[in-house]
Amino acid sequence: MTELHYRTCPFCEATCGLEVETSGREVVSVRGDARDVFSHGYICPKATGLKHLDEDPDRLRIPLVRRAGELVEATWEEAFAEIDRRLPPILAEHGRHAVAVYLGNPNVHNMSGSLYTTVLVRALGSHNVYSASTVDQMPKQVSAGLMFGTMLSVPIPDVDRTDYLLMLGANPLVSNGSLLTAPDIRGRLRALRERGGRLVVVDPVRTRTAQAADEHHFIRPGTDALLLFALVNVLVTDGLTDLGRLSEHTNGVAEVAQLAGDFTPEAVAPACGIDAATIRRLAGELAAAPRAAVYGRIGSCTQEFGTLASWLVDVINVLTGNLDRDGGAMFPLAAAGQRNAQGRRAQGPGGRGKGVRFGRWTSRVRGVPETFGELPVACLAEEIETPGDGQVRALVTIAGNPALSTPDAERLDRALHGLEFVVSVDIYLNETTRHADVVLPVPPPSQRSHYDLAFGQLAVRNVANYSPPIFPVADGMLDEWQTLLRLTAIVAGQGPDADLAALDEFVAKTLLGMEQSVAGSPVAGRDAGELLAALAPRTGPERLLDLLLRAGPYGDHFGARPDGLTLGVLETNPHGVDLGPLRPRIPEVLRTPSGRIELAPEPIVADVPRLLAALSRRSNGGMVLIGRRQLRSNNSWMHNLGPLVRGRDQCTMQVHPDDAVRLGLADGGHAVVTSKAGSVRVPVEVTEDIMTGVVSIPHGWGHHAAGAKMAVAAEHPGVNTNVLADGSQLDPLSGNAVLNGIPVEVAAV
Ligand SMILES: Nc1nc2c(c(=O)[nH]1)N[C@H]1C(S)=C(S)[C@@H](COP(=O)(O)OP(=O)(O)OC[C@H]3O[C@@H](n4cnc5c(=O)[nH]c(N)nc54)[C@H](O)[C@@H]3O)O[C@H]1N2
Ligand SMILES: Nc1nc2c(c(=O)[nH]1)N[C@H]1C(S)=C(S)[C@@H](COP(=O)(O)OP(=O)(O)OC[C@H]3O[C@@H](n4cnc5c(=O)[nH]c(N)nc54)[C@H](O)[C@@H]3O)O[C@H]1N2
Ligand code: SF4
Ligand SMILES: [Mo]
Repeated sequence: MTELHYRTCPFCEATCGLEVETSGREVVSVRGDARDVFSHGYICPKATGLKHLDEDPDRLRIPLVRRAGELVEATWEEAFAEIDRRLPPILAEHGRHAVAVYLGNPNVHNMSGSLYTTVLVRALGSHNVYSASTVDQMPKQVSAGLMFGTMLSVPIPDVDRTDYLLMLGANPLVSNGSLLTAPDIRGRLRALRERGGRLVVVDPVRTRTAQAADEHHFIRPGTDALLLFALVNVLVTDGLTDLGRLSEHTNGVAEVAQLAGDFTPEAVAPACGIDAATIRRLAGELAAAPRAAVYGRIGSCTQEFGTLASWLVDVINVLTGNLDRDGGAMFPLAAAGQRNAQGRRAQGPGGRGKGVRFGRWTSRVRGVPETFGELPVACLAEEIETPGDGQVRALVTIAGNPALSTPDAERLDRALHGLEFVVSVDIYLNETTRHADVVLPVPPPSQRSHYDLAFGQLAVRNVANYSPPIFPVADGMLDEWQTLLRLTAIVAGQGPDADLAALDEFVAKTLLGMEQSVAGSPVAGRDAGELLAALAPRTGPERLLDLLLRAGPYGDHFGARPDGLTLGVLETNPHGVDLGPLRPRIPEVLRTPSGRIELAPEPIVADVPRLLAALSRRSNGGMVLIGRRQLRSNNSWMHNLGPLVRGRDQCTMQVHPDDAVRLGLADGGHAVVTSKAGSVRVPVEVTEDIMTGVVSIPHGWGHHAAGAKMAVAAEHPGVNTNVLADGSQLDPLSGNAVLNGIPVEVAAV
């Protein structure tokens, strides 16, 4: 007897609907759900990971505790007792900051990770909070926060309606989109071109997306901010700015116009490698298109001028009047948990808020400011290694693999080894978790529910889709949120046997209190006990999700709007609920203190001189390293799934034929790549598709660590490109690591 289940794929930001066929407790097949309101049946090869993860014999099913140097299987009681024996004394003796947390990317794809890590981090009270955000999108969050008022007020290109899309540093045909939740992006971009629209891609590589575009321009890594400033320069000097209805909501236009003065197309062209005439034409086209959007992603973030580039993307969207209009760059209105949608109705037409503030504390060793409560992960190794007051002595990792994913990887690996105590909550024993003293396993995706709290806020269409677990949690396994609550209790001094139900009730009460305290909240003034009772008998993430949905912009407001959304409504709609295309939200969406768009935020303006200094920089003829993604890979952690790693080696160094000849490299041969931080030996792939002077190596590989237990990955180890990334190089405003544009020496083996 087989059964069909419908659920959202948890593996990337595209949130595709899956139709999962099961037999007993086995996944038989995974197909696209043709009735999914958003993805309409589209999937990519990673979707079958749902089945392979279930079956993977290396997937952890039992807690591990280090005894006499060896990780051995243990009961949950033993595991939590060990954590309680080791962690609280470190907190007591050395203070809260002595324990660091690292949160990895899959937390964002997991309700437990999204809702309960916050609780743990708050209970811990450490300044040493790190995440994959500072090797990813932190620059965009900083610029969006300063311009629009919250960390997720990120404008999303309205690809389904735009006439012109300028894309920098993104390859969505491979990544399936990021800060752009748009299942079947290939189809959406094809539709854009079929309706007469134009796609222009700017990338040091002629990627699959570039090949599917109308136009592609190679750009020297790290120079996007220069190109974008030159576009602003042309818009201003040629009188092409037209803010339309945005004018009355925008501060700082004159200041930006003045700042752009130095960045003429002629001035930036030699640094970017894009000629002045092309820059002028692109500016003209952006201004002339009825509806246009500029979109930048990881290539424009994880670089020296990440925040400036991220900011300028939206400056252009504003100056061309394309921000917040159909077919431009728009603000989604998610059904649950969106900060810039809280309390909006009673607040009247204009949004206004506290805005964002950075640097409430700084890192101990390098003095780098905190952003959104985190410190740059590139600082973690030095915080562990440097003795003194506030030294990091213990670490909790949750769904993260910083040993592969973050810069100066060899140094971090050594630092992790030197820690007094490490707890890891993870699916695998890998390059990072092998350093743990206690490893707490989690259920695979098939055994947990799913709702995309983050990606609903980043989607090209407003949708809400809840998936119940396909299977109950396996015997002997704990739900991830329960594990996180147990850890919370331990760091809060309540011990390993605290009353979890009471703690979970407290979490729900706190979240409700936060919802009710927002000015204009639809549940303000209501009796908290009554509202909590309305959520019964739900517990865990489901209770929190129901609360957020019901108090959200489409919610039933706990009976005040009986047709509104509840989790119950989503449960009866297994293919999702379509809430319609994006709609203009300015000024209501704004949460800046002024209630206006801040086009020239002071911290960003203060960083412009640094960019100005880069204008005169020229290539010295040396090579620079960038990264890339691959369709059948997902950062570092899906390489143990046979069907995804089968075939040709994916971890190669791409190099242009001219450079290959000059450097004596042969396709299929090997090269040694050396940077200030380290050196790797990698297979060579010669291709016309990369610009000269640039080599590309994907991240997430390097599965040869002793003590890891990923047999399939170990057969396809690849190399860890983050050995080459220099942890001292940060985008100063966001603390984001510079992972693209790293100077390297390349030599044939
Ligand atoms: N299949 C697959 N999908 C994924 C992932 C994965 O590992 N595999 N990872 C997921 C995650 S966590 C994320 S954050 C997203 C990222 O999604 P994307 O941002 O689309 O990531 P990439 O595909 O790496 O594309 C980045 C592009 O930037 C280019 N680039 C590098 N340096 C520069 C530069 O200085 N300027 C410009 N203009 N371009 C540059 C690279 O050549 C590359 O083509 O993908 C997600 N989806
Ligand atoms: N050089 C270079 N480095 C990069 C990038 C780059 O472009 N270039 N990209 C960066 C980006 S965008 C990102 S997002 C980071 C990713 O950095 P990380 O988040 O640190 O790394 P991942 O490879 O995503 O590792 C995820 C971990 O979570 C575990 N896991 C998977 N599912 C679950 C789950 O449901 N629960 C729990 N508890 N654990 C789970 C996996 O086993 C793995 O250990 O890498 C970054 N590193
Ligand atoms: S594109 Fe992303 S969400 Fe869609 S099936 Fe592939 S991995 Fe899953
Ligand atoms: Mo990412």
